[in-house]
Amino acid sequence: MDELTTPPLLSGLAEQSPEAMRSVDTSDQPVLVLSGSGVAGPQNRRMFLTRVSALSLVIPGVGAALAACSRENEPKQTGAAGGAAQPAAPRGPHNSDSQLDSSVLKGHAHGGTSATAPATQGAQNVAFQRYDPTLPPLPPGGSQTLDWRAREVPVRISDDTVIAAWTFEGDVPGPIVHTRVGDTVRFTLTNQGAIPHSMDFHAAQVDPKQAFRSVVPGQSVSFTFQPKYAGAFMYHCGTAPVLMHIGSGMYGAIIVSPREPLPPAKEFVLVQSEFYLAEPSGRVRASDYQKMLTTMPDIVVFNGRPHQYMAAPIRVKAGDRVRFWVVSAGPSHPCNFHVVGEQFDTVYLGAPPQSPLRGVQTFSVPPGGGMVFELVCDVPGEFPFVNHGFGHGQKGAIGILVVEP
Ligand SMILES: [Cu+2]
Repeated sequence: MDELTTPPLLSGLAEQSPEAMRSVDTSDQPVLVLSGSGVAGPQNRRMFLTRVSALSLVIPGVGAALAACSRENEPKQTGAAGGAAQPAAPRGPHNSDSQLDSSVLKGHAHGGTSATAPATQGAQNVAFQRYDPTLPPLPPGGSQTLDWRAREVPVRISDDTVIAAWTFEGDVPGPIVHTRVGDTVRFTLTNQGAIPHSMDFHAAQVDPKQAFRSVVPGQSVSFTFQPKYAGAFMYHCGTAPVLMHIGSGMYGAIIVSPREPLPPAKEFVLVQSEFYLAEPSGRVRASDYQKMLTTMPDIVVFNGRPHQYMAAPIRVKAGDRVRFWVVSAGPSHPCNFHVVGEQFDTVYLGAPPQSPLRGVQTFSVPPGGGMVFELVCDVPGEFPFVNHGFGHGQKGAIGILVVEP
């Protein structure tokens, strides 16, 4: 019987050791193929979906995400591997549950990797670049136009690791957006990748079926919004399976400042996320969807690179107020944010400056959430900032704040 007809036993996945996971054969070129390309016949798909539906009763959301992997009546598309995907004819509005959202992995509807052809090409030549955590200034004029591209490209996250990333604007995380309550953000996403992608801004209040719909390669989606609340908000690709698209790098931070400025501070943005990687194939490591389902990451990072702010710390002066806008992109874990040797003067529970908590040691930012942390650097020194869930701190979610005299 085709393996598609057998849904995954999550308990079985959870019992697999990391070593066992690493032994998964990835020699077979990876690849995401769009559904409807002959992975399974309609009969088998029906059986699969029936079983997935049963699974979703137990784990809400999982079934929907998986079901979106395997649909009947989808456009016949192939070519993610060969880069020859043909844009489908224009269709009506759709969202992440739509028939166009199509990631099915070769030979396995819910296992597979991010190793699309464009995500692996030229991996050996990709240089490491520190992700600048500095909050960019507000754009002049109270509004901004963002014209972004969804791209699948290799990204070097450390000296010895290049990942096959799915990205906004070619980096993980995508660019930091800074706006203000009531200001206008005009956004366009053009899909230059090999598979469908989309954009979901948590700072927007819009009809997601329209604004957050997936677009096939070669097409664009545009929408406009005016943030209603201040805060640190996540953005991400919402194309199904969302776990795969976030887990492969499609996320970032949109920082919404209040109309009344907060106290002057040195402001930094930290996006925590997890990587779940297959064994290297050539010079690149793809993201592994099966491993994502286990929620046991290989690497946990601030701003896309493990330990990058250990090697090149964030620097401020004694007496500075420091404001960290912290987003947990997940896909599955919170950030238990803590600064060793310091206490948070303020953590804003609501939209800043609302609901300040004073004198906080650690506060957890849930996946898909953002919080604002302030401290006053009275004492010079080197202060590690960490995910105090130390399994994840140890895996790379740690950096140094240097307070110079
Ligand atoms: Cu995507």
